[in-house]
Amino acid sequence: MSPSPRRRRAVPLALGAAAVLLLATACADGNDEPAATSPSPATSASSPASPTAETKTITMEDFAFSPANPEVRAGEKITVVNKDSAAHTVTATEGDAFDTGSIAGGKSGTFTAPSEPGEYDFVCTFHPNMTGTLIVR
Ligand SMILES: [Cu+2]
Repeated sequence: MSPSPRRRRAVPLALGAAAVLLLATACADGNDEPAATSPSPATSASSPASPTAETKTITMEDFAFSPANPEVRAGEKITVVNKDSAAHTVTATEGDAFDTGSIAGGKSGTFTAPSEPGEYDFVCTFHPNMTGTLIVR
């Protein structure tokens, strides 16, 4: 029955948070003020030398993935080429490990392999018969 002091404090705190949010929003909307320039030293643009830097490519053709069990390295960027006229995706079946989203016919897309080694089943969300397994080393 005794009013808890915590409850009493919660209200002003919430109001304060709301005010901060409003202020932040207002600032973000009218951003005429010069942004704090952070002179980041130009890091060397060239990518770090990777020994075997061949880009993995998965091809979608005739409603199938090729290869269906691509072997990639953890965190590797994978190019996906759709040679069909229908749109396809490369979507991890469990969780959201990776997903190219819809790749229109004749187009290509990319996704990044998971950083955790293992085997990841994937599927085309439009064509459940299109399946494969990404093997991450
Ligand atoms: Cu498909």
